[in-house]
Amino acid sequence: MNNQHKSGFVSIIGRPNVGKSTILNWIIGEKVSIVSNKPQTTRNRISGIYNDEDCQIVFLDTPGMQNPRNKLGKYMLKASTSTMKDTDLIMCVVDTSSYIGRMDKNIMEQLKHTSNTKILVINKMDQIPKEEALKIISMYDALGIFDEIIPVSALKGDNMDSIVPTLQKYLTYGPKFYPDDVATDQTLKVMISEIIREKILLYTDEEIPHGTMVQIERLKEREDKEIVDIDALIFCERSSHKKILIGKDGRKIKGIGMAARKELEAMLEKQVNLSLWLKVKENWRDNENYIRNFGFDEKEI
Ligand SMILES: Nc1nc2c(ncn2[C@@H]2O[C@H](COP(=O)(O)OP(=O)(O)OP(=O)(O)O)[C@@H](O)[C@H]2O)c(=O)[nH]1
Ligand SMILES: [Mg+2]
Repeated sequence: MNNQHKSGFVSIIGRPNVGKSTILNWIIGEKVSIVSNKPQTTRNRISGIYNDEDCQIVFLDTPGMQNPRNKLGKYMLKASTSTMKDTDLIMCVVDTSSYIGRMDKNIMEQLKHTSNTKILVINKMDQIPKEEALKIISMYDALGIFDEIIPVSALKGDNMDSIVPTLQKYLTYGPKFYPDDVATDQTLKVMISEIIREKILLYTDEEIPHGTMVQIERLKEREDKEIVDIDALIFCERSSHKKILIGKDGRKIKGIGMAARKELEAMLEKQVNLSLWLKVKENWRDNENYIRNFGFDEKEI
């Protein structure tokens, strides 16, 4: 092992929808964390492992921080704050809006009181003119919290190349924590369920995307053919939501299934036979047992 090899953990934190998961996927070079235009897409701590000759960085993507409205929300906020405390480097992501809201202030306040290295990534630079960008950068610079500020556009790839070298400066010498071919520590079942949930986020609006959960009931490769059979259960919170998810003549659920199957086939490099089943679990997001069974266990964060 090269004794100049660096390694470390970097948490990615910030408000919902600022592009944390998009940034992670760009750096890793593959989709490890689902993305959508709805806030609160990421629900758990998700690792993405970056490797090059000189370093290994274990990124931890987290749920967007916002005031919780239910027990799941409380879990999500805890997942973000505890991840932040667990890493030497914190990469805080904001977008280009010049308004710093209450939660942003709260995050900045927490950051002020940690001794970790703090990098600010200002994302979505494609949305504003250059003069405005400079104003926003100096606004954050004036806070005196961040060791580095990196303006980027994850969507366009602008300046994204400078994130890893900047982080590298602050990493310490150390070995790899994961083998080179591991991109994330999520199980295959979790990744599949997330891809299905991403398509639900894409196809639905208002409360429905936030109130759905996907569980993989069966994942089996056929012995005689290159086909993977996947059965997934989609939980939603009300029978009215189930109706919307099914859609007129079953069109919505078919669309979700088709979009998910296409992506799963590309990921697994096999034909996928996907069956989706819908079930109602009233207000599961406020039920301790349900959320624990769905993998949101406070003891694990
Ligand atoms: N215009 C623009 N949109 C972006 C950029 N980066 C991400 N987005 C979009 O912003 C939305 C949110 O992206 P995500 O990566 O899911 O955001 P997130 O911060 O992980 O969100 P949560 O998981 O909900 O906290 C998606 O629609 C992205 O396509 C960018 O650089 N420019
Ligand atoms: Mg996310």
